[in-house]
Amino acid sequence: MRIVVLAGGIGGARFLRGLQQAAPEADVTVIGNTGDDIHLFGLKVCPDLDTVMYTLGGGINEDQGWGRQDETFQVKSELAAYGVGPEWFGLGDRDFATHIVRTQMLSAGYPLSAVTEALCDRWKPGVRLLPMSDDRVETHVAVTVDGERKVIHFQEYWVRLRASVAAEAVVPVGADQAEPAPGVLEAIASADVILFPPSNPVVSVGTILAVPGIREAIAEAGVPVVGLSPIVGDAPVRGMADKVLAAVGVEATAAAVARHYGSGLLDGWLVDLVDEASVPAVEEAGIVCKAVPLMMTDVDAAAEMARAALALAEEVRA
Ligand code: FO1
Repeated sequence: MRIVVLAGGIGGARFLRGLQQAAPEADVTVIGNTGDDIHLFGLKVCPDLDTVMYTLGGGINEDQGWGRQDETFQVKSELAAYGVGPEWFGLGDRDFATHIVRTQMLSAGYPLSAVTEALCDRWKPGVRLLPMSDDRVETHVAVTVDGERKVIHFQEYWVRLRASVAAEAVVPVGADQAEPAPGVLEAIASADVILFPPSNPVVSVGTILAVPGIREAIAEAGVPVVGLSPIVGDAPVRGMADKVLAAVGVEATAAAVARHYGSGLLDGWLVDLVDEASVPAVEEAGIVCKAVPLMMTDVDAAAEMARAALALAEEVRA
């Protein structure tokens, strides 16, 4: 079975680990969000691609869900000694190697998709990891801080500000000129099922869908598209998805996120048991809905969620 998954960072990566356990025979292609990418110290950092690669490749810092395990920060502290920032983004020594290799290959003319494939040769994540685009897309956030309105990089909003102020607008800069990376449209066209994991619906899945051609390809794929709510009990399971949902006028509920994706895209939607009451509202929107446990407390729980999503896809296909 060919499965395509649109993945963001931590939630998407943890779901994928469950999917691999639930469907070990499946051929999984991950379309990864690159809107979180940031250029630091002359290096290109791809947080969401690296989180998938490290999580499935066994190198992730499990507690954080990002960065490497057994990490040290000598380079970061030496940079700080030179007064070279930013200090708020924790790049570890092991992680630096990934960004150096990536930047070296990009400078040699390799597209991000080829670079990602090369990095995955080492990590062997067990999925095909494609960036959503080889073109530069960076999510920026409009905020008002101390009475001053400004637009900052997503990572500064997310990590330095901890999303502590309202996101007045979230803009995937460059998305409208970006093209799907090689293999992305083909993977969607040949998929047997397409999954939206519990990633951030605005800055992760939303950014992938903002690349012209991807939303249309999914809508026209003619196979079941099933999503899992990242919102449980009117609150995001992790991260601060509610902050960016507000920016696009979507309330932080499981049903609102399903409606946000829309029945033109989604055939099925899984909500957590605590949101069982919202099932009728989702079904009224033309999306088949089931309530199942959605807390990814461990790989087995994530595997159960993946099985429920695949079962719903078969129910929808029938
Ligand atoms: N998130 C943080 O909250 N603090 C950090 O210092 C931080 C550093 C970091 C370094 C590399 C990387 O790949 C991810 C990193 N993240 C950090 C996570 C990142 O902001 C988020 O994982 C994604 O951008 C959102 O999905």
